[in-house]
Amino acid sequence: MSKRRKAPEMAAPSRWPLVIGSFAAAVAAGFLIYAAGNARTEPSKPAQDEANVVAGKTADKQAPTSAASAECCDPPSIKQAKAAPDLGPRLPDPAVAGVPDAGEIEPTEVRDEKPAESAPEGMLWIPPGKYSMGSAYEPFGDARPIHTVELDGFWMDETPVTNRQFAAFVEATGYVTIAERKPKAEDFPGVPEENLVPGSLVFMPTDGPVPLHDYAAWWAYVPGASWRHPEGPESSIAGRDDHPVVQIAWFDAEAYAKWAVKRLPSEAEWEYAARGGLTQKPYVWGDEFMPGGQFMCNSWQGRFPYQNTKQDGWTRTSPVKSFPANKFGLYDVAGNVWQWCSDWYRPDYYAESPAKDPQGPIDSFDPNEPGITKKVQRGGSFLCSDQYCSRYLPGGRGKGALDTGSSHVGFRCVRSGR
Ligand SMILES: [Ca+2]
Repeated sequence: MSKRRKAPEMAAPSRWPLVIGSFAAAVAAGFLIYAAGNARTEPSKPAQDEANVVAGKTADKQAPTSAASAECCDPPSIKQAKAAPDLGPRLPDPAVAGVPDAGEIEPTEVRDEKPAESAPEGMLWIPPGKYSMGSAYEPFGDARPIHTVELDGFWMDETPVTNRQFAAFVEATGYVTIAERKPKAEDFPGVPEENLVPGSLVFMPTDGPVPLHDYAAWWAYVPGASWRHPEGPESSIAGRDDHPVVQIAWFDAEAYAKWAVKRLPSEAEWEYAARGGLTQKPYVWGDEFMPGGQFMCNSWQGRFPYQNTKQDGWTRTSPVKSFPANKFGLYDVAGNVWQWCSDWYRPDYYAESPAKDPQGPIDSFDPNEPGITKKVQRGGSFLCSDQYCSRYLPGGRGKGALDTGSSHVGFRCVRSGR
């Protein structure tokens, strides 16, 4: 069991302790930031490998923009996209930046087998098949070797679980999420009682360029932040019924899944579903980031973490189904919010994964935080960009401590096929 309040990977979380010495240290150091009246709104998390690529290289003199406004609505346009400013150093182009010997790639096979039962509400049938799991994309060192995996058919939620759906769960069960519970003193020895307050991690854009290895610059533990108040106590989910629920710890997602008579997907199921029958394409929709000039997912445009030009229309989460579905009909399998899986995280698991229905390793290990047990997250978030975090690409892996949510982590569920 991990300590509370570790941030999810890909963003500040797993490196959090390295930066500020764990949540407990953060609290002790007075790192708490009360969001009341705070106009800044962006939530999210950073990635490791990507950070190393561009760390410290964005210190240009561009004037900082005011942080994103709460909800945004400007429709994206080709004209806006083409007017995008120079971002400076970028991550390698996913279409060409493959490493040699990443593993054998076999064509994806999707078998035309129908389920015996009719579709559960809000779920889609993902046919049985096999595919090459993993990625040759150079920054994704933990997504190799590429290996072929065979899966039975299963049902998957068409979208991430929304605020409306999670509210129904809470209404029916009285469930209280981890972010809403008071941290226990025994988990945080030496921390003053007054600092043991419920809360969660919130992304806050900086006022200007910062070194991209310094997660603490844009992540804050905000008392009062929870799924009901994603950016802190002054924020709310009013008007966001159809947005993915966020500030969800793995335990919260697991509790919802059991209530819904579903389960969290295995990592192999999640990637198979997200790829939609395509074979090792750089994006879940195909070969280009913007086919026909159209944004295909909610990611970050501009200079991370201080300038979000929201050319895709959204500075934070977007309503589910705001962007096109993939070839299986699934929405939001890239960007928007990270989604919890059932697998433990280990960077070396792919070398020993079974070929049939892998369920993940028997334990967890993250070399960046050896003492913290973590589960896999998939899909990237609205904070991903080609400048900083590219783990919205289909092979990208994230991870997070089981008791830690953040403002860009949600989930979706599956159900075994019948
Ligand atoms: Ca966006």
